Amino acid sequence: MPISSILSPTATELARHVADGLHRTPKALSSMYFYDDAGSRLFQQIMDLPEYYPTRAEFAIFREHGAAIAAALSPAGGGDFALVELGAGDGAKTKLLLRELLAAGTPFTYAPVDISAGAMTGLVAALKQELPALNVAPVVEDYATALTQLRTRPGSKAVLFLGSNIGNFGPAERLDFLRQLAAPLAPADRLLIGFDLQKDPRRIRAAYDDAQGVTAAFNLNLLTRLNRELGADFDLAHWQHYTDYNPLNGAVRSFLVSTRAQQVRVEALDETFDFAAWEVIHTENSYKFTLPQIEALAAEAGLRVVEYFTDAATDFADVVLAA
Ligand code: AVI
Repeated sequence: MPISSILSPTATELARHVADGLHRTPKALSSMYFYDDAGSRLFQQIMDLPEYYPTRAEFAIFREHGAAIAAALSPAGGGDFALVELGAGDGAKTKLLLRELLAAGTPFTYAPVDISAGAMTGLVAALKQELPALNVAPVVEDYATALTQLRTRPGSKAVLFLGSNIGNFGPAERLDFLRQLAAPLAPADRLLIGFDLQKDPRRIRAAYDDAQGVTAAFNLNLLTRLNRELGADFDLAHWQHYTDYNPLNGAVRSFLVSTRAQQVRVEALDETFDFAAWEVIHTENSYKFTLPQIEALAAEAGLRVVEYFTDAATDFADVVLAA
């Protein structure tokens, strides 16, 4: 579940964001707005695509190293703890970890955090059925509130932020976010963050420009959303998806490209925007990392790497961090 789906933007927030983003040079919109119902369904399809390796790689890590990850997250002397998951979604990967923790007899409460009450109801019902012994304390909150609550949550905790969601932040936001995560951690608390690793640039690019065009539909769906929610009149016949990967800074950048000079009316803003032929809207960053970069980033945020787990192909890393 992407970070963006834990935020629940109102139409006003969306309108404000679009007004700001389309007045910028170059024009930009945040990928947090990809995840309406249609966008969330398309993201589920992306995770099953042959080109989109990150989800499978992280699953492989949890299958292979689940017991070791569970041990690394449990308080050293035993004792109760809260396993807080930011952006829990359907909890598919986490279930592997939950099974390991239950098998080890570690007393803990699973606190999934997600803004979507619907997703949370589904997750809690599934967990009740599949893991009846599990203590679940769901938190239906947005991201900012969840981070504030972490600060006041008593007792030991381990915080999960999986799925390479960290890659969707730009460098400054990423550091800020990690600092906010680090702040409420006691020395025995742990963080587990999923990072997609740098690899063959062609494989990375293909993961964001698949042959079936699902990622293109995912990106273009943002315009459909603006048409529906803000009364915009983007003509999807004249927009295309484009992605590039820069191996120098590890950034995949995705764009919506205007294939001709055109004007787009946004009723909710009472404004018309001009697009030149081949002008782009920058819609997403998906950063890829090296292990030394992860260590440096952790140090900058006041964290240290305790242990990390990778899949056999070293495509992805789940990194255990402590304050
Ligand atoms: C949610 N996030 C980690 C995905 C990623 O890989 O950046 C979103 C995505 N965008 C295109 N494909 C997948």
